[in-house]
Amino acid sequence: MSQTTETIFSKIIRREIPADIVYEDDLALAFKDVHPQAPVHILVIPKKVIPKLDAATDDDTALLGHLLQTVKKVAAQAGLEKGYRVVINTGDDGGQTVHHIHLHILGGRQMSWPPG
Ligand code: DGP
Repeated sequence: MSQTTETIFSKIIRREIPADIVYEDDLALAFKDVHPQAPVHILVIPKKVIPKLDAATDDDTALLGHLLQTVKKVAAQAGLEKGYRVVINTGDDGGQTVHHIHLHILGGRQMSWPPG
């Protein structure tokens, strides 16, 4: 898949389809997951199309760091002071279904381990 292949997340970035957006800056967007798996379930995505973690290049290093810093901000904004889980599903075995890298923030309940 090429670096420029678009998914439904590009349409959310361009406001072509609705989403419950909770944070935005020049590089990133955060919005509520349409199929929440926890009381708080937010996705943090880069505006740049990177299909999956394995497709990130050395040029994306700062952007990947920015996404983690964004997770911190969004989690604090969502009131997750007791903790939360951050997940990046990657590839078929990772359970990735949308091919635009995204960080799941899951919180508001006790998480179990191992995940399914
Ligand atoms: P993953 O399995 O890691 O690729 O997760 C993709 C997530 O994206 C999944 O939890 C559901 C969510 N999702 C898919 N389509 C939409 C959409 O159109 N809007 C929103 N808000 N979330 C979506």
